[in-house]
Amino acid sequence: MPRPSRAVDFGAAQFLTGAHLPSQCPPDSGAEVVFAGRSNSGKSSALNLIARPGLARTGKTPGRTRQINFFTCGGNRRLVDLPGYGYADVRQSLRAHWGQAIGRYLEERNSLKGLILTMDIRRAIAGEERQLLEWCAGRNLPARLLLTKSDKLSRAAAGQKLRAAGEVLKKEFNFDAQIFSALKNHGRDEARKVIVQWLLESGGEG
Ligand SMILES: Nc1nc2c(ncn2[C@@H]2O[C@H](COP(=O)(O)OP(=O)(O)O)[C@@H](O)[C@H]2O)c(=O)[nH]1
Ligand SMILES: [Mg+2]
Repeated sequence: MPRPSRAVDFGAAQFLTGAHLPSQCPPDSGAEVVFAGRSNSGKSSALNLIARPGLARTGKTPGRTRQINFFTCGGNRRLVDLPGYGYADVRQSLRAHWGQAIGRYLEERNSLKGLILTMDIRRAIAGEERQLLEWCAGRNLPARLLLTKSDKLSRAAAGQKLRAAGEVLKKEFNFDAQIFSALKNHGRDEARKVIVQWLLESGGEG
Protein backbone atom coordinates (compact mmCIF):
# COMPACT_ATOMS: atom_id res chain seq x y z
CA MET A 1 0.00 0.00 0.00
CA PRO A 2 1.49 3.39 -0.90
CA ARG A 3 2.31 5.53 2.10
CA PRO A 4 0.57 8.87 2.22
CA SER A 5 2.82 11.64 0.95
CA ARG A 6 4.35 13.91 3.56
CA ALA A 7 5.22 16.59 1.06
CA VAL A 8 3.02 19.26 -0.43
CA ASP A 9 3.19 18.63 -4.17
CA PHE A 10 1.88 21.65 -6.10
CA GLY A 11 3.03 20.24 -9.43
CA ALA A 12 0.75 17.22 -9.00
CA ALA A 13 -2.27 19.30 -8.01
CA GLN A 14 -5.52 17.89 -9.39
CA PHE A 15 -9.13 18.96 -9.45
CA LEU A 16 -10.96 16.92 -6.84
CA THR A 17 -14.56 18.13 -6.76
CA GLY A 18 -16.83 21.15 -6.94
CA ALA A 19 -19.45 21.84 -4.28
CA HIS A 20 -22.61 23.94 -4.51
CA LEU A 21 -23.68 22.91 -1.03
CA PRO A 22 -21.70 22.29 2.14
CA SER A 23 -22.83 18.66 2.00
CA GLN A 24 -20.99 18.22 -1.30
CA CYS A 25 -17.58 19.15 0.12
CA PRO A 26 -14.98 16.37 0.45
CA PRO A 27 -14.51 14.82 3.92
CA ASP A 28 -13.40 17.43 6.43
CA SER A 29 -10.03 15.90 7.36
CA GLY A 30 -6.42 16.75 6.65
CA ALA A 31 -5.58 20.35 5.81
CA GLU A 32 -6.65 22.91 3.26
CA VAL A 33 -5.95 26.51 2.30
CA VAL A 34 -8.68 28.59 0.73
CA PHE A 35 -8.35 31.32 -1.90
CA ALA A 36 -10.92 34.07 -1.54
CA GLY A 37 -11.42 37.44 -3.13
CA ARG A 38 -13.59 39.61 -5.29
CA SER A 39 -14.53 38.26 -8.67
CA ASN A 40 -11.90 39.21 -11.25
CA SER A 41 -9.30 39.93 -8.57
CA GLY A 42 -6.94 37.34 -10.07
CA LYS A 43 -7.75 34.56 -7.64
CA SER A 44 -7.73 31.66 -10.10
CA SER A 45 -4.65 33.05 -11.85
CA ALA A 46 -2.88 33.15 -8.48
CA LEU A 47 -3.87 29.56 -7.78
CA ASN A 48 -2.50 28.51 -11.16
CA LEU A 49 0.83 30.24 -10.66
CA ILE A 50 1.19 28.94 -7.11
CA ALA A 51 0.16 25.37 -7.95
CA ARG A 52 0.38 24.61 -11.65
CA PRO A 53 -0.76 26.13 -14.96
CA GLY A 54 -4.27 25.28 -16.06
CA LEU A 55 -5.44 24.02 -12.68
CA ALA A 56 -8.20 26.58 -12.02
CA ARG A 57 -10.33 28.24 -14.65
CA THR A 58 -9.59 31.87 -15.28
CA GLY A 59 -11.82 34.13 -17.26
CA LYS A 60 -13.12 37.54 -18.02
CA THR A 61 -16.73 36.77 -17.18
CA PRO A 62 -17.36 37.76 -13.58
CA GLY A 63 -18.97 35.11 -11.49
CA ARG A 64 -18.22 32.23 -13.77
CA THR A 65 -16.87 30.09 -10.99
CA ARG A 66 -20.00 29.45 -8.99
CA GLN A 67 -19.01 26.54 -6.86
CA ILE A 68 -16.40 25.84 -4.22
CA ASN A 69 -13.66 24.00 -6.11
CA PHE A 70 -11.31 21.62 -4.30
CA PHE A 71 -7.88 20.59 -5.59
CA THR A 72 -5.63 17.95 -4.06
CA CYS A 73 -1.96 18.80 -3.60
CA GLY A 74 -0.28 15.80 -1.98
CA GLY A 75 -1.35 13.71 1.01
CA ASN A 76 -4.66 14.69 2.50
CA ARG A 77 -4.15 18.35 1.62
CA ARG A 78 -6.14 20.64 -0.57
CA LEU A 79 -6.26 24.06 -2.16
CA VAL A 80 -9.74 25.55 -2.41
CA ASP A 81 -11.06 28.14 -4.88
CA LEU A 82 -14.06 30.02 -3.46
CA PRO A 83 -16.60 31.71 -5.73
CA GLY A 84 -15.80 35.42 -6.02
CA TYR A 85 -17.84 37.85 -3.99
CA GLY A 86 -19.13 41.26 -4.92
CA TYR A 87 -20.18 40.77 -8.50
CA ALA A 88 -23.12 42.94 -9.33
CA ASP A 89 -24.74 41.03 -12.16
CA VAL A 90 -25.89 38.04 -10.14
CA ARG A 91 -29.45 38.04 -8.93
CA GLN A 92 -30.04 38.65 -5.26
CA SER A 93 -31.38 35.18 -4.60
CA LEU A 94 -28.30 33.57 -6.09
CA ARG A 95 -26.08 35.82 -4.07
CA ALA A 96 -27.86 34.79 -0.93
CA HIS A 97 -27.42 31.15 -1.86
CA TRP A 98 -23.67 31.46 -2.54
CA GLY A 99 -23.19 33.69 0.46
CA GLN A 100 -24.74 31.08 2.65
CA ALA A 101 -22.71 28.21 1.19
CA ILE A 102 -19.47 30.18 1.54
CA GLY A 103 -20.37 31.36 5.01
CA ARG A 104 -21.07 27.86 6.19
CA TYR A 105 -17.90 26.55 4.58
CA LEU A 106 -15.80 29.20 6.31
CA GLU A 107 -17.48 28.73 9.64
CA GLU A 108 -17.67 24.97 9.81
CA ARG A 109 -14.62 23.67 7.98
CA ASN A 110 -12.23 22.13 10.49
CA SER A 111 -9.53 21.26 7.95
CA LEU A 112 -9.27 24.90 6.90
CA LYS A 113 -5.82 26.14 8.01
CA GLY A 114 -5.32 29.41 6.21
CA LEU A 115 -6.86 31.97 3.87
CA ILE A 116 -5.29 33.70 0.88
CA LEU A 117 -7.14 36.88 0.02
CA THR A 118 -6.59 38.26 -3.46
CA MET A 119 -7.13 41.95 -4.17
CA ASP A 120 -6.25 44.00 -7.23
CA ILE A 121 -3.30 46.15 -6.16
CA ARG A 122 -4.98 49.23 -7.63
CA ARG A 123 -7.83 48.98 -5.11
CA ALA A 124 -7.84 49.79 -1.42
CA ILE A 125 -9.02 47.45 1.34
CA ALA A 126 -12.80 47.85 1.53
CA GLY A 127 -15.75 46.45 3.45
CA GLU A 128 -15.74 42.99 1.91
CA GLU A 129 -12.03 42.44 2.45
CA ARG A 130 -12.24 43.74 5.99
CA GLN A 131 -15.17 41.49 6.76
CA LEU A 132 -13.25 38.41 5.64
CA LEU A 133 -10.12 39.40 7.53
CA GLU A 134 -12.10 40.18 10.67
CA TRP A 135 -13.72 36.82 10.42
CA CYS A 136 -10.30 35.12 10.07
CA ALA A 137 -8.94 36.99 13.07
CA GLY A 138 -12.00 36.03 15.11
CA ARG A 139 -11.56 32.38 14.25
CA ASN A 140 -7.80 32.49 14.76
CA LEU A 141 -7.24 31.53 11.15
CA PRO A 142 -4.06 32.92 9.56
CA ALA A 143 -4.59 35.03 6.46
CA ARG A 144 -2.41 36.66 3.85
CA LEU A 145 -3.28 39.38 1.38
CA LEU A 146 -1.99 39.05 -2.19
CA LEU A 147 -1.93 42.38 -3.96
CA THR A 148 -2.50 40.99 -7.43
CA LYS A 149 -1.78 42.31 -10.92
CA SER A 150 1.19 44.28 -9.59
CA ASP A 151 2.42 44.51 -13.19
CA LYS A 152 -0.28 47.15 -13.71
CA LEU A 153 1.68 49.60 -11.55
CA SER A 154 5.22 50.90 -11.54
CA ARG A 155 7.57 49.38 -9.01
CA ALA A 156 7.42 52.50 -6.87
CA ALA A 157 3.62 52.72 -6.96
CA ALA A 158 3.32 49.01 -6.15
CA GLY A 159 5.68 49.45 -3.21
CA GLN A 160 3.54 52.29 -1.93
CA LYS A 161 0.38 50.21 -2.14
CA LEU A 162 2.08 47.38 -0.30
CA ARG A 163 3.12 49.66 2.53
CA ALA A 164 -0.38 51.13 2.83
CA ALA A 165 -2.11 47.74 2.87
CA GLY A 166 0.57 46.25 5.09
CA GLU A 167 0.03 48.95 7.68
CA VAL A 168 -3.71 48.37 7.84
CA LEU A 169 -3.23 44.62 8.08
CA LYS A 170 -0.58 44.75 10.78
CA LYS A 171 -2.38 47.30 12.85
CA GLU A 172 -5.86 45.83 12.67
CA PHE A 173 -5.25 42.12 12.21
CA ASN A 174 -1.60 41.14 12.49
CA PHE A 175 -1.64 39.61 9.01
CA ASP A 176 0.87 40.15 6.20
CA ALA A 177 0.50 41.40 2.65
CA GLN A 178 2.64 40.79 -0.39
CA ILE A 179 2.89 41.81 -4.01
CA PHE A 180 1.81 39.31 -6.62
CA SER A 181 1.69 39.10 -10.40
CA ALA A 182 0.58 35.97 -12.20
CA LEU A 183 1.57 37.65 -15.46
CA LYS A 184 5.14 38.45 -14.42
CA ASN A 185 5.59 35.52 -12.08
CA HIS A 186 6.12 37.72 -9.04
CA GLY A 187 5.55 36.60 -5.49
CA ARG A 188 5.04 32.91 -6.17
CA ASP A 189 7.75 31.51 -3.92
CA GLU A 190 6.81 33.80 -1.06
CA ALA A 191 3.17 32.71 -1.27
CA ARG A 192 4.08 29.04 -1.62
CA LYS A 193 6.21 29.15 1.50
CA VAL A 194 3.35 30.45 3.60
CA ILE A 195 0.84 27.97 2.20
CA VAL A 196 3.17 25.00 2.74
CA GLN A 197 3.72 26.15 6.30
CA TRP A 198 -0.04 26.33 6.95
CA LEU A 199 -0.65 22.95 5.36
CA LEU A 200 2.13 21.18 7.24
CA GLU A 201 2.14 22.76 10.66
CA SER A 202 -1.42 21.77 11.31
CA GLY A 203 -0.36 18.21 11.73
CA GLY A 204 0.52 15.21 9.64
CA GLU A 205 -1.48 13.57 6.95
CA GLY A 206 -4.77 13.68 8.86
N1 LIG B 1 -2.16 42.11 -15.89
C1 LIG B 1 -2.53 41.07 -15.15
N2 LIG B 1 -3.74 40.52 -15.33
C2 LIG B 1 -4.11 39.48 -14.54
C3 LIG B 1 -3.23 38.96 -13.54
N3 LIG B 1 -3.86 37.96 -12.91
C4 LIG B 1 -5.08 37.86 -13.49
N4 LIG B 1 -5.23 38.76 -14.48
C5 LIG B 1 -6.41 38.93 -15.35
O1 LIG B 1 -7.53 39.31 -14.58
C6 LIG B 1 -8.72 38.65 -15.03
C7 LIG B 1 -9.33 37.85 -13.90
O2 LIG B 1 -8.45 36.82 -13.50
P1 LIG B 1 -8.98 35.52 -12.75
O3 LIG B 1 -7.78 34.80 -12.26
O4 LIG B 1 -9.94 34.76 -13.60
O5 LIG B 1 -9.75 36.21 -11.53
P2 LIG B 1 -10.79 35.59 -10.48
O6 LIG B 1 -12.15 35.92 -11.00
O7 LIG B 1 -10.50 36.32 -9.22
O8 LIG B 1 -10.54 34.12 -10.36
C8 LIG B 1 -8.28 37.77 -16.20
O9 LIG B 1 -8.57 38.45 -17.41
C9 LIG B 1 -6.79 37.62 -16.00
O10 LIG B 1 -6.10 37.42 -17.21
C10 LIG B 1 -1.93 39.56 -13.39
O11 LIG B 1 -1.08 39.19 -12.57
N5 LIG B 1 -1.64 40.62 -14.23
MG1 LIG C 1 -11.80 32.52 -10.57
